[in-house]
Amino acid sequence: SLDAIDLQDRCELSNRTGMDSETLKRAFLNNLFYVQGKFPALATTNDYYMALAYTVRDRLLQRWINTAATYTELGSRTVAYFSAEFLMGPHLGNNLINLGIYDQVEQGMAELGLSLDELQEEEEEPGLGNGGLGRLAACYLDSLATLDIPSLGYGIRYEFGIFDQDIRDGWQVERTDKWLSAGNPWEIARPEWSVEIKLGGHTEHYTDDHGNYRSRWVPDQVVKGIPYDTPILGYQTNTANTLRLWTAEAPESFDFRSFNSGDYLGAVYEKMISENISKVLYPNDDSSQGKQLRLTQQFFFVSCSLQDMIRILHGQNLPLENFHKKFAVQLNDTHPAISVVELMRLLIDHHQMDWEQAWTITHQTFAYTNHTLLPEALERWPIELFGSLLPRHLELIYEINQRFLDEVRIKFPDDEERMIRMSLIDESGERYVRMAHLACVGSHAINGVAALHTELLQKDVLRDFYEMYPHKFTNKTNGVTPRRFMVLSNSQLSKLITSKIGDSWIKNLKELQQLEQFVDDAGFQVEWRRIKQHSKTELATYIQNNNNITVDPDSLFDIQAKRFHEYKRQHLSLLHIVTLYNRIKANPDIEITPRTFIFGGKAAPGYFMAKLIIKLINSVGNVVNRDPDVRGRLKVVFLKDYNVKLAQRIYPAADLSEQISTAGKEASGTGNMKFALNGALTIGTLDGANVEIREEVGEENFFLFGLTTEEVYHKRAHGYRSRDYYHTNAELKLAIDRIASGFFSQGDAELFRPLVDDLLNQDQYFLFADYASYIACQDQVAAVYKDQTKWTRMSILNAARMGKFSSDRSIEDYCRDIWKVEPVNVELRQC
Ligand code: GPV
Repeated sequence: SLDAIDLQDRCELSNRTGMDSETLKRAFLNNLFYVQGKFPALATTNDYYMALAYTVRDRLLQRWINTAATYTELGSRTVAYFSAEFLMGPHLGNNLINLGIYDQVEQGMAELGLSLDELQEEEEEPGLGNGGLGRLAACYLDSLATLDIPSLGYGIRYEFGIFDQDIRDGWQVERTDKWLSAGNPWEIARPEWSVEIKLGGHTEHYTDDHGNYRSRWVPDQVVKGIPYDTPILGYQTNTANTLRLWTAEAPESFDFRSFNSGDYLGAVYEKMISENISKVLYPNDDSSQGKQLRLTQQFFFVSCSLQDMIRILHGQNLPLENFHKKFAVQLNDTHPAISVVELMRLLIDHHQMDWEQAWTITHQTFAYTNHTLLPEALERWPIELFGSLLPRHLELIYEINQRFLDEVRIKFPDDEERMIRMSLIDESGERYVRMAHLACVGSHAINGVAALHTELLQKDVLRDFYEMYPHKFTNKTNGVTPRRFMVLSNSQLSKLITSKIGDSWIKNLKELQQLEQFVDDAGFQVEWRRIKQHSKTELATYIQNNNNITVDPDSLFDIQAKRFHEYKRQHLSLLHIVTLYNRIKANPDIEITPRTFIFGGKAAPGYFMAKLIIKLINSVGNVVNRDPDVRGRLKVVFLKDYNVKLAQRIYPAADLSEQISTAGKEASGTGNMKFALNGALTIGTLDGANVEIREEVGEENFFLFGLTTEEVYHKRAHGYRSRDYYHTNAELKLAIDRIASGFFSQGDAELFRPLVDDLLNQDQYFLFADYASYIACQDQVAAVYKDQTKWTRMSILNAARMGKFSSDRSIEDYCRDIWKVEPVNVELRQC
């Protein structure tokens, strides 16, 4: 029998678990032969990448299988992280780091004449997210595994992730992201765990054999969800959790019906429609598009996931009444909020549970994270659309709403206005389902992602819900994983740190504080600067190769890398660039600190103003980079196709991190943390997690400017007139006039008019109000940069004081306060 095969023999025979350099090399060559079917003379770089990926995967599988076996045996309480986005980034390097074999493998590959860097370059990253929200989910999976917390990530396996960005004539052009075309060695399909979901149709009501009034959903479409699993290994632990992403397919039975009626093309059409569901990621960040397909995607992955969890529960012989004891579900924004209703439906309609019990289980299961204060990002679905796709869910929402409003009425008698504001249904005009309200009512915990953000939720966006359920609200400040964003991406700095304080900072980031003892150590300062310089030189080479622009690694690298959005104010940095340029034009001999301005980021394809800002950056760059008066002292670079891979090159090379959103608009930001961790200084507003970063690093080590949230509110309330600033600030006027005149657009005064007009007449993000303060602060930055000893000191202190912003700390907070879940130790017992 299978059990009789000696485990030890199996391990040794397989050669698939050994981690020494010789075994790894042999396994690699085996995979080249047996998996890729190549001998070295014919092998492409991709063959080598795949052979290495499978070598690593074998080591992961051993840990993965043991982890699953352990959780199954123990029936462990499990976190399910529901997210429409997981922006994982390349797996290879991260898995090598977490397995602890990066250096061995790099050396082994070198002995075979291969460069590990080049092999890593081959990997197409899974870009299944837009920006911060999706990347946060990925950092959290890394920390959950590292902390040995049983967990599952549930989402959608988009066939096309976030589009690839090209720049043509300075404009953004989108190309589809075919990340799966070369195959994906990191996933395993699990068709045996497929589930069916329903869509559309109508509901029926009947009385069952016991005389109970019941409902059923008669759909007009059924779709199959197939899970694809990716192992998520923790750092220096045996725990390998699962990211389970769903692909939509047409169920075989459906083809059959049409086949039998002879409607072959109809059947194929049906199949195509079903498969559309997981076809493409919606490329909007911080804004919602009320499209039917998007709601279908949300319901699809949520229903698949909840059914999967019920299967797991039954597999462990646990009763359905224990659902909330077995699982803690986190809703990553409102994208999966429909799960509140879907779980109710499954419990009531499929499992005959009564309403009270179903509701107790449901709201004890879910917790909701809000990620935005922007009104345009709060999801609402027109009732018509909602009811035509999810007719039974609409009925359940009405019932939930009625019971909820009864509660509100009792707590706040005679307050009709409040009921109207809080209702799950917006009835002010066209009727909508308010997903944030549903998430608040259906969850036992609600959190914002930075202290200021949570405070503003309580005071403003979710104020009524805070008054109704104050006990539900907590703050959970975001964090980032130091494994990917230090150890992997900045190996030199990581090794320097480890040589001074040992390597336990990697799992316990607070220990970076010990670096403070070296802050004035001249030798350490020299090393710190040398490494920054090295990273800047590498990025300069990348820029030379990709943009054909020569930049000086001695110049101040001033970087803004994030999605393009007016509230993030990339154009405020542009106004600074134009101001510096104008100063040079007025006096070419002026003494200025040489700077390289680097931008990276995508704009939503339908977001005209964001795309125009990208065009303006490239237009300004074209003029500034070539003007002989500038003498190379200013360079402007737009790096196309900003993604996780590129981010890993950018953070280590930054001197200055631009975190300049209008106060009260950026929920947290996480790039701000990655830059500072890598020793960049921040110029920023009192927004999102900037506030806490400044608190940690010390105000003397942070370049603060701009209005506070309250000042912004106050100005808005008292009639803000941006034009007044334009007329009273000569440098601002000159910068705007230069752009408006067509100076940067070959005389075309129309091109940037929409942007200029908006700033002069509206300026809803207060660029003009913050301009003077920003420029003054940048002048201070330039002055400090001249004193390299002082700058380096500040840089070291920034990194040393970033301990709070590890995603391990965030996850520990969630585990303790919301999920009530404990670590489970995994031992390797099987090969
Ligand atoms: I809602 N965020 C995002 O990337 N996409 C979204 O659709 C929404 C929020 C971001 C916020 O803008 C950031 O401030 C935050 O740091 C990030 O989510 C993670 O919380």
